[in-house]
This record gives sequence, C-alpha cells and structure tokens, in this order.
Amino acid sequence: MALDSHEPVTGAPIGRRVALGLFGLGALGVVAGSKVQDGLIRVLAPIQSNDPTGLSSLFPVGNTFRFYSVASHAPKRRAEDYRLEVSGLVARPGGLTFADLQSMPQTELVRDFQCVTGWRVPEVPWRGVRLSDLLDAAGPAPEATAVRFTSFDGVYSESLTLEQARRPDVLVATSLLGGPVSRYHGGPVRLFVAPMYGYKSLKWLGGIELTAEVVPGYWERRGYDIDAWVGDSNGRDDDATS
Ligand SMILES: Nc1nc2c(c(=O)[nH]1)N[C@H]1C(S)=C(S)[C@@H](COP(=O)(O)O)O[C@H]1N2
Ligand SMILES: [Mo]
Repeated sequence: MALDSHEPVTGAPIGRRVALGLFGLGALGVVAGSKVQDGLIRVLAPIQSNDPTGLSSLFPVGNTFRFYSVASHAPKRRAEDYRLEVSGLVARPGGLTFADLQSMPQTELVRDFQCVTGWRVPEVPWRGVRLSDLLDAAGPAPEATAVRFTSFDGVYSESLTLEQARRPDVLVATSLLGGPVSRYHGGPVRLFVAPMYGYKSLKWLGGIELTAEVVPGYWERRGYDIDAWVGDSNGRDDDATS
C-alpha cells in the first residue's frame, strides 16, 4: 500500500519549498516518477480508495482520495479492540468503545473533502457521533478552551478550539463512503472536520483531550494555519480546487 503525505507550503519561500522537497525525497528513498509540485511530493501513482483494482492509479489522478500518513505505516485496529480515551479538563474522563460510539445518536453528512495541496473528493458520505455530544457527555471544565486530538499511529495530532469542536458538522466518524472507515482511511474511528481542510480530519483517532489553550497539531507546528477553513486559510484559495 502506497501512503502519501505533504509538506507545509504556507508562505514558504521557493527555496524552502525545494529544500523540503529534497528532504522528503531523501526520507522516502524513492526518486523514480516523483516531482515536487507546490510542495506536494508525489511518489509514483497514489493508490486510490474507490478503485479496488488499483488500475486507475496508472492514470493521472482525478477527484479521488489519496491515502495520507505522516507515519511510515498504517496502524491496524479491529473495532472490537478500539478504545477512545477522553481526558484533560473534563468532569468525566474515561474510555469509549466502538460499541459505545454506535449506541450514541448518529449523524450523517455528505460533504466535499479537500486537501490543502489541491485534491478534492466531491460529496463524500460520512457517519458518526457528533463531537459536541461526546464533549457534553464528558463535561468540559470552565477553563477548557480547546480540544487536542491524538492518533494511535503515535505521530499525528490535531487541535480545534472548543467553539469549533462544538460545531454540528464535526464528527467522530465510524463510517465513510457507505461502509466502515477502512484501515487506510484511519479506521475504525477518525475525526471529520467538515468545514476545514483535510489535515484537521485526524485518522486513527485515539485520544480527545480538553486543554486550557490550543496545542498546535502536527502540520500546524510545521506552518499550517490552526484555523483551516476551506477557502479561507493557508493562502491556497486560488488553487485548492484543481
Ligand atoms: N493520523 C493521520 N491523520 C491524517 C493525516 C496523517 O498523515 N496522519 N493526514 C491528514 C491529511 S493532510 C489529509 S488531506 C487527510 C487525508 O485523508 P485520507 O488519507 O483518508 O485520504 O487525512 C488527514 N489526517
Ligand atoms: Mo492534506
């Protein structure tokens, strides 16, 4: 399985982009077929999620998902073994199983999914529990102003303000594209932050921690905006729909 990722581009001068690109190539150890394109390093043809044959990966990439992971692997966890830890500044910390999530009210959203590097998948169906419901159940302390998300890939993290996290279009998703969230899409449970760029939608969700201040996430520490509203952040409005 080919996993892909991207490097920060926000306001990066061209020299820095190239340096990041070269670093990326070195780190991957693969040069054939790769090119630095607006900070996105494509190595060979990404495998596409809606094409089980993999044949479309022989052709130029259209409006389909890539599989992204900053970790070198995609963790594998069965729904039966899944546990979501809710911690930090809450009245009721604790763990939730996959079954716990399924027993809560479910919300369906159909939204475009857009990576800040330019690819976009139209009208993707998602299903899951509203993050706001989980937060209400946990009872944020008065001094909590932000939420930090951690991945059981051991590397990735993300954050939202508490106000953003309480939006009705932010889901703890247990279903994507009409079925379970697949391993490579971050299953069994991932975050889906509908109004923001894809990097906010953390895969392999393991922890939700209420914090007194925003703790910048993986890409945010590398130059991406913390507020990642689609079309209104990272200086990418013009070319984000290509
Ligand atoms: N754990 C984890 N979550 C992640 C990422 C990642 O590298 N690791 N990449 C983010 C980015 S940049 C995007 S665009 C989407 C891509 O989702 P997909 O791999 O399901 O297409 O996942 C986001 N969540
Ligand atoms: Mo992305």
